[in-house]
Amino acid sequence: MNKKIKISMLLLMGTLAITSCGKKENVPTEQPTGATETPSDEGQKPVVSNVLVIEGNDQMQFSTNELRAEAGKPITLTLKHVGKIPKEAMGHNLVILQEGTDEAAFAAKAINAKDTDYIPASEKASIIAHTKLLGGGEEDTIEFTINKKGTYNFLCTFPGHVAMMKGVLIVE
Ligand SMILES: [Cu+2]
Repeated sequence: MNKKIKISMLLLMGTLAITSCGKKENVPTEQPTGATETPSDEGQKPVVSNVLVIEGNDQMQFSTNELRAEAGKPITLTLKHVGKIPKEAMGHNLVILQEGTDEAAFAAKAINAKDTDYIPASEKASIIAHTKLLGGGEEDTIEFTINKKGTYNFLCTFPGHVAMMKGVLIVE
């Protein structure tokens, strides 16, 4: 009797697995991955990709000063140094700051942090994420998640670069 129930449960589970497999292939609309708020209106959904690529060049410029991403999902950000000058002279990184961080004050502290590639250890609490310091031809990819919607400043902390190399990451 007991054995019979076990077998029928196994059969049932097997059937369910097959059913859900088939369903996944045919209907790729909904995935029950535990998302808390799924917008019901597909048409209103903003087009945001969490795979971000930004370049820095030998003219001390980022390729964009505005990035956009979706809150609560992993963001993959790649910084590419598309110039030729080595990092000692034209190093670039990308540091994303917590909301409300004084950008100028942060950059001023970063100047003195040469040993740690201009990432000031004393300011760790103000940093959400940062790339490595790159020279010409190098790139670095980082992954992080921001749960709170908002506008986050980013900058390059190589001495003097914040004047031109800064922007905002809008998380929505
Ligand atoms: Cu730079």
